This record gives sequence, C-alpha cells and structure tokens, in this order.
Amino acid sequence: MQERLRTARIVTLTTLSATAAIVSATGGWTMLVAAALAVTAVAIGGVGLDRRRRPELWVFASTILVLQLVLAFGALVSGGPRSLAPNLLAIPVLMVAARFSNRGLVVGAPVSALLVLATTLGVDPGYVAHHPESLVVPLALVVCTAVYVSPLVASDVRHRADSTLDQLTGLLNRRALEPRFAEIAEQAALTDHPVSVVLADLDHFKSINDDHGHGVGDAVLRDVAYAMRRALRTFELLYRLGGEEFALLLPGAAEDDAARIAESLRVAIEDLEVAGLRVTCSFGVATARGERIALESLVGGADSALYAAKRGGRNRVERHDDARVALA
Ligand code: GH3
Ligand code: MG
Ligand code: MG
Repeated sequence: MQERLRTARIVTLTTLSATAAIVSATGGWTMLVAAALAVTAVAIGGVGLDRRRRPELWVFASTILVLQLVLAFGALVSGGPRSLAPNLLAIPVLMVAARFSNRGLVVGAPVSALLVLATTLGVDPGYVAHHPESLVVPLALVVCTAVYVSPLVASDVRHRADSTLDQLTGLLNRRALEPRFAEIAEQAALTDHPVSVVLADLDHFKSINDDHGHGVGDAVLRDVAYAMRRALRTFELLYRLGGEEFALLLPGAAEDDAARIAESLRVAIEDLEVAGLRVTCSFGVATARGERIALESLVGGADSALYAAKRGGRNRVERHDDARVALA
C-alpha cells in the first residue's frame, strides 16, 4: 500500500510546498519553514518502515499527524481565521482514508476538525463571529471529505477482500483454489485422470526478512513467483497460499509428472538471484485419482511430503508415499 501511494504522496507534498512558496512570497517565510518541516517529516517517516514493529502507527504519527500539525502551524502564521490555509486541513483526511481505511478516518478526521477550530475560533473568536465562513467553510470541507470518502474506501476494502488475485505476486490466491479444485475433481471423476497437488515453501525465508528487511523479502517473493510461473504451462495453476507458501494444481498429472514439474521449479528457484541473494525451496507432492478426490486430503498429503522435504535437508522434492516411508 505504501508503494501504491508513493506517487500521490509525492505530488501532494510538491503541491503543498509550491503553495507554501507562493504564499511566502507575499506573506512571509514561515510558510516555507512549515513546508520544509512537512516534507522532512514525511521523508523521515518512510525510512526503515520495513523494520518497524507497528508500521501503520508509525506512518500515522510521522506522516499524517505531523502534516496536520504543520498545516495548522501554517494556518496560524498566515492569519488564522483570516487565512485560507485552514481549508488545507481536509487533505490529511484524504491521506488517512487512503492509507488506513475507515479505522484511520475515525481518528484523523476529528483531529483535522479540532485543528480547524483551534486555528480559527481559538485564535480570534471575535473575527469568526463576524465572519463565520472562516470557520464553517474549512469545517465543511473536512466533514464532507470524511463522509464522502468513507464509503469509497469501504468499497475498495471489500473489493480487495473479494479479489482472487494475490496483490504482491499477481498469482491466484487461496480463495481461488477451492472452486477451481472442485471443477478439476469433477472432471477427474468422469475421466479417471489423476490430479496432483504440489506444495512449495521457501527455505529459511524468515532469515531473509530478518537480515535484509521486509522489502527485500517481498522482492524475493515476487521474483520467485515469476520464475515459477515462467517455468509452468498455462494450465498448470500456481497459487500463493500466503507468506512464502505456494500451491500448484496439476490436473491430469500422475506422480512422476508432478514430481518432475516440482523438480523443474526447484531448479528454477535455485538458479535465481534476487538483490544478490540466492534462495531455495522445498516441495511436497501428492496425487489422487478416482471418484472421490478431496482437496483437504490431497493438500494434507502434499503437506506431510513437504514436511519430510524440510526434515530431509530442504531444497528437495518429496512425494507423499516417500513421506510416509520417511515418517514411519
Ligand atoms: P523453513 O525453511 O522451515 O520454511 O523456514 P522459514 O524461515 O522459511 O519458515 P517460517 O515459516 O518460520 O518463516 C516464514 C516467514 O515468512 C515469516 C514471515 O516473516 C515471512 N513472511 C510471511 N509473509 C510475508 C510477506 O508477505 N512478505 C515478506 N517479506 N515476508 C513474509
Ligand atoms: Mg512457511
Ligand atoms: Mg519457509
């Protein structure tokens, strides 16, 4: 998400800085200082985000809240209720909605509204009494922005929740697996063709995150997914189950075919280099045929084979039958 909003963030900050520069040409240099503060805060706020325990809170405190305070400062030094600057306090409301959904709006919008009150009514109540538009216009902007953006954000969140595509890798996700498997199982029952499932789990992936940061971990996941996709044919369906775990659905593939395909993926990953790093992956293969092919038992078989591959030293392919022998 942080990535998706990068351009919007840069354009917004540039626009606000240009606004401050134009205002400072006639109204004093303090606005420029405010803009410089905002840009610095947002730039620092983005540093090392990957390694923070609660990146969301950090973004809120270092980006949204700082921007709100800087805009309020700009409103104060440019004339409080006499200035148009309190109107700008609607911008962080949009930013908080885009970044945090409606949870963030509940905090971000009231903060902007309070700052509008503080920079108008709090500075010169007499002026506001004679010019109520100096308070109600920025307040209306903040309220209407929050009210209008809220259902849009909610629908975006719902849309993403319904999506069958994994955002990071572009692969199909777990939600897409079940309905597709049901179709394949139905066909297999009619034709008596085998169905294989391959589970893949990257080896020691946690240490990549720990040693090089979450951003590098994500790049590795993207490149590994792409390398696997390229090594497969179009009807061999690859899913990201979550984290560094993938599933491959192979309609019509018997044990040997599935193990061979898994081996080609293992080699494709082994040959890959991402940001100077090398990764390996372990695979578990299970095959079923006949009338009653169940996703759960097939995935369960592939999972115990995968466990055997991990126990056997990783960077290898194990079959469910082999796994049973290995686990016995
Ligand atoms: P093993 O060889 O036994 O599989 O060891 P491992 O370190 O790969 O296994 P473990 O399951 O302990 O670690 C999985 C790690 O995957 C933990 C988590 O930090 C990381 N992870 C999960 N989802 C994501 C993601 O979307 N992006 C990144 N960068 N890391 C993720
Ligand atoms: Mg795992
Ligand atoms: Mg792993």
